[in-house]
Amino acid sequence: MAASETVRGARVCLAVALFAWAAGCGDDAAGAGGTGGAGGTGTGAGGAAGNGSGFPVPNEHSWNGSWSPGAGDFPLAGLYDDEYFDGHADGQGQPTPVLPPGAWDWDDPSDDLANWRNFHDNLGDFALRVDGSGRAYGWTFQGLVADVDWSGAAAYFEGSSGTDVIRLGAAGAIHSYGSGELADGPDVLVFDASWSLDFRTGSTAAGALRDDDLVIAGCGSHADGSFAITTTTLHTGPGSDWVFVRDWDRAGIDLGNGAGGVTSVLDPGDGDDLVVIRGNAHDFRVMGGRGDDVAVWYVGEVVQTTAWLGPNFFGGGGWDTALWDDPGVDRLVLVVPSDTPVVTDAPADGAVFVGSTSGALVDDAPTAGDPYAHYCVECGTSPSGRKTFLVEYRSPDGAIDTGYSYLTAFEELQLGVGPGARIYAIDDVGGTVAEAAGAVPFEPPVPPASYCE
Ligand SMILES: [Ca+2]
Ligand SMILES: [Ca+2]
Ligand SMILES: [Ca+2]
Repeated sequence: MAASETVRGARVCLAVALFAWAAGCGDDAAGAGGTGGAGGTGTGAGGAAGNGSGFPVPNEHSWNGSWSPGAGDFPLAGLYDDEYFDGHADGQGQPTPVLPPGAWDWDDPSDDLANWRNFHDNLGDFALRVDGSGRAYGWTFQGLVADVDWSGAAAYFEGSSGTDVIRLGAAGAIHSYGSGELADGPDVLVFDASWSLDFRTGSTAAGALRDDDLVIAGCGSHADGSFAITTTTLHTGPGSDWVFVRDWDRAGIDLGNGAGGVTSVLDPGDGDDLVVIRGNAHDFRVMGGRGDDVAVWYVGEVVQTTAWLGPNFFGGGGWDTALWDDPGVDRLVLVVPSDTPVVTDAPADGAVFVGSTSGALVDDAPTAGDPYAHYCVECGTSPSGRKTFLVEYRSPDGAIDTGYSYLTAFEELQLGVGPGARIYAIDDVGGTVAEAAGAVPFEPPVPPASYCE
């Protein structure tokens, strides 16, 4: 069967226009005089006050209470830069800043700190997070302005092993670099817009301890149907991560692929992850990785500007053995009226259509050269006969038509939230669903608004 016969909807490739960011501040190499660094103390992990709905209770060290270090955990290895950790005097007798891991010298042998000064002058500083017992456990970025443009010198920061909190403001942006890392620790990353970005809040490549991360991608909303998160891939890696994304196009979220986010590998340390998709959504991918993952899609919020929306959801990874080897039970929650009927013959307004693909393999050829992005639109047939499953939602007024949404290795479909929400078991061998009486509806959490402030 030709791909064009089954691939419907906006099958636009994930053409992430990543470009390597080239350092270029070699003329800014006069004597070091950086003043940033240690001194500040964090209060409340994540630095956000106020309770969103359904949000976990933070503790001092982590946004979701997942990390309670003991005395034996300190001092925390990997918290500081391996060169700028002690405030030693530079060649002019001036104290050097105490910094998180990073590439802070432009010319490393000369210890010029020029990259740090570039960061300090253009972006801001890092304040050490110190707990009530005086133990350092992470860093908080403190921007020079309320809405930070996290690009350029931001790439010098390599992420610490502790809690890194990077909040870029209600209109802050992160963009234009090919790899970013927050490494170990329950990190928090908040921004309003992104593009040309490949970013890891955790990965087995850089460490995966205590790695429940929180990402809020998109603070504002766009009533005109436009997008704020584009040509972006986020990898949250090991642990149980929560990602809130809105108004995204040509983008992907990998919640637990292994080996730094290779789509054919499941991360053995991955937990149960959550992604909540709001607003406009077009040409996107979600990969849950190992564990019981939940993807919530507020599909009724879409202001549709294209014929179809073209999403791909993977319960595990996006290619090869990672497709079907995940033992987790993954659920897609479509936030639509709970009484939306399910139809199997043909898509219809006001209904959710479900069906099966043929069982053939339809590769997304444009991503085939990138192991961190490669996926199949239709993923063949598993040893047990499972196939990529089709879901299409049309709103009652016809204004929203997702076209086919491709679900691979998702086991459950929930329609609606709150009382009356219905949950179906997906039969992706036969291409149908059966209502799962007694299954517990998932209630999507809402992040505290203060994260975006
Ligand atoms: Ca970290
Ligand atoms: Ca994860
Ligand atoms: Ca999974």
